[in-house]
Amino acid sequence: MLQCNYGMAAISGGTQPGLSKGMTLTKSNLQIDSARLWNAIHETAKFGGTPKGGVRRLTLGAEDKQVRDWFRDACEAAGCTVSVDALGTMFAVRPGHDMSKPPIGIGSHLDTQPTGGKFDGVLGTLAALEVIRSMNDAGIETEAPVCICNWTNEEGSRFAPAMMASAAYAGEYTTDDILSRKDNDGITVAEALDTISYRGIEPVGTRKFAAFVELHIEQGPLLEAEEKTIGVVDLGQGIVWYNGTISGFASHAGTTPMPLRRDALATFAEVVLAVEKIAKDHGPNAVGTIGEVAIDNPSRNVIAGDLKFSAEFRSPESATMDKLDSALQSAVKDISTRRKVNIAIDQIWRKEPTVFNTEIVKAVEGATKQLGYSYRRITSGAGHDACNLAGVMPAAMIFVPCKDGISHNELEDATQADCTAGANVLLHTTLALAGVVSAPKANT
Ligand code: HGY
Ligand code: MN
Ligand code: MN
Repeated sequence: MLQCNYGMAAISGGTQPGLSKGMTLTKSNLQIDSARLWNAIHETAKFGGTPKGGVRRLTLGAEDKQVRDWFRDACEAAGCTVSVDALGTMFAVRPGHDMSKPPIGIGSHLDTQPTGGKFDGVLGTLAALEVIRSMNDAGIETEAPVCICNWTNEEGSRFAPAMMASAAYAGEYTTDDILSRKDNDGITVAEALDTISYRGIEPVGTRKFAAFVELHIEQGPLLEAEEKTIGVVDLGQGIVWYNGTISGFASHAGTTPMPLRRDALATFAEVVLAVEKIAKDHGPNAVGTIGEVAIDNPSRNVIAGDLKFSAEFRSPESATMDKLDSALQSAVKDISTRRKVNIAIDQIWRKEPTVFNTEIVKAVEGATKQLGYSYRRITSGAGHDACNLAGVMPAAMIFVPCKDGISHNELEDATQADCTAGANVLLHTTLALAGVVSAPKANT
């Protein structure tokens, strides 16, 4: 049973210069170093930085290795012991007074979308490092250890599924299954891990935590629109992913009469509009997207014969996910019959909606209130590693606004003030959960 006072961490150890036993750590005597966090975010953005100011750092690629090496060096310099598991997830442990206690996990991911931004995943991982650095500055000894996590392949863009390593940690996939997953070039996860020398020996899922807290940008418009600094995340919506193939008949663009065509691309166009209509028909608690399509051997004067595509639906309600799925299956059947073109839809991943742990949510909310930040409860529209971890440990999330709610786009942006606020909430939530033995320099 996790003991915490939901609000601020109280000094439980002996008397200390600056702060004495029983005093609480608040905004006035303990904050993160805002400039140091902001510099870290912008320093790491160079690993895969794009001319438009975004970041292209696909999981397990050369740029991911660069940021991993930077992260490992920074964690070791902050006094952490860094380990890597069999799927490349990195764990940096700051010792606590009682090392027999399971650590409080904090962190997120450092991989990005192909046209990603500087903050998605990065804020949560580097804010966790800043929490450790701030604890060091204040001379804080926590009761339980604290462990920063950098989860491999949260984005799912190069290898499916998304939140891949945390899903394996939660027991949703075997390590061997994930190691065999291939990218579009036929490279396996195992080969990619070996190429960047991040295939660790620690078995996946063996490292236990008392709780996990993830800071992340909202990636949506609500906090900014309502002028709230913090989102206390209590729910995460469910996600279902599909791989689709359409098999028509390739033939000459000039000589094939329209009624005789079995055009895979025109068929695909109907599927795209069907996904959009199904999501709208089940709104507002549903969204649907087709993000990828690839025609086999495309040629401007050949009617497309075969193509592959991705599709996904999301909803905070499992029952709605079921309805979306059956609506898609019947729409595809209708289009296929009418056009005499074969369409196959294969569900490759389903993540049920997440209900975050009440106690950890209250700890986040308590720290937010004590720090005096405006906030609201919020449901996460995006998937996160914390959503997988919530299935196997007490977990919750902290959101901060991002500009115009934009994410998975090179324009992704956030303010230093909001990132600092989020990191302060992460710091004080972590201390409330880990317990504080002493904080001799917290007041300086
Ligand atoms: O897809 C997601 O929600 C996450 O950004 N990987
Ligand atoms: Mn993310
Ligand atoms: Mn993302």
